[in-house]
Amino acid sequence: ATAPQGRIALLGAPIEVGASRRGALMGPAGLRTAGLIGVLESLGYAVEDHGDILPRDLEPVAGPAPENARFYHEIAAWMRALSARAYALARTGATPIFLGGDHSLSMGSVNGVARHWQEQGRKLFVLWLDAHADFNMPAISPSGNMHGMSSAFLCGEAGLDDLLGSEPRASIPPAQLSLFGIRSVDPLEKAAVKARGIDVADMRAIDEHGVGVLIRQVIEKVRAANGVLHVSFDVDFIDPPLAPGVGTTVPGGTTYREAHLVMELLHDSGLVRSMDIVELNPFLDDRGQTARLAVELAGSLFGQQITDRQTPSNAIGAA
Ligand code: B3U
Ligand code: MN
Ligand code: MN
Repeated sequence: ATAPQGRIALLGAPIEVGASRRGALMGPAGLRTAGLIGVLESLGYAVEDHGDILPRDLEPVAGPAPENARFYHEIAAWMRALSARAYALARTGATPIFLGGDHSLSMGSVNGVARHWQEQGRKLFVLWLDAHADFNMPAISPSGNMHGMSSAFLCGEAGLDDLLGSEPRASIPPAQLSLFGIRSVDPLEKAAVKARGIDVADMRAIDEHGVGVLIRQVIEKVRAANGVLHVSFDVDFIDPPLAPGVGTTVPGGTTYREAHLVMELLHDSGLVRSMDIVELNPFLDDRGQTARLAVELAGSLFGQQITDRQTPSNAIGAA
């Protein structure tokens, strides 16, 4: 059956070794328990749940590993599988949502969707909603944790060159990445973000200008290039008292209203074609509040409105 709003494909990746704290492997289950599928269906989408990638189905990776990349082999195995699945899902014309799992996930999910859009001759822009820049690489990371390296990897930075094995690498130009909501960046990472000219809306800019102005700038950039948008949503984007269920909370995050407005404006842009929801750690959560908020925000991204507004004809799934 075709639903009026089109198809959404969910794929879980219970990966947690990219982070320093355990528990993100419960993320996909937490998001489903908090009602993700029902919320999306209530908005009119046909939701296909492809379940979770299972660790036992991964092709083991061996051989040399770069220094200062913790659990490199495990993560390489995850990313090869994820990139292939993401590419295949994007090709079906569905809107994929990848459920993490820690943020290393995006090295696979975004690579796969980027490969698809490259073949279509469309530019893929990536909006990174996060407290962190995730722009470390092994040569500069203070922790070796690979969830802090994913945005850099996607921009083609060197140092994890064999991560994807035979899976084609589809990097995006650094000009197509926007970091939004950041407030914790390591010294060498900060220099790398600057050197590559990455577009940044940090919390200081959000305080000064507001999320409405800044997210519209991102949207206009994508639209001007006739591009499409992937939203990589790290739950630590939200202020910790509202979203305690993440491994690395950083004070001073976005408020409830700011986060919803970001999602609502992104929906109205009609440009979003795929999404990650990462770093939810149900083991650290307080009675499911973070999982429920993440699901609510996904609802806003996919069209939940307080009062009905005319959405543009190019919204996701619009005829
Ligand atoms: N930038 C630090 C900390 C960090 C990055 N991402 C998260 N934490 N969640 C690092 O280890 O790279
Ligand atoms: Mn992150
Ligand atoms: Mn983060």
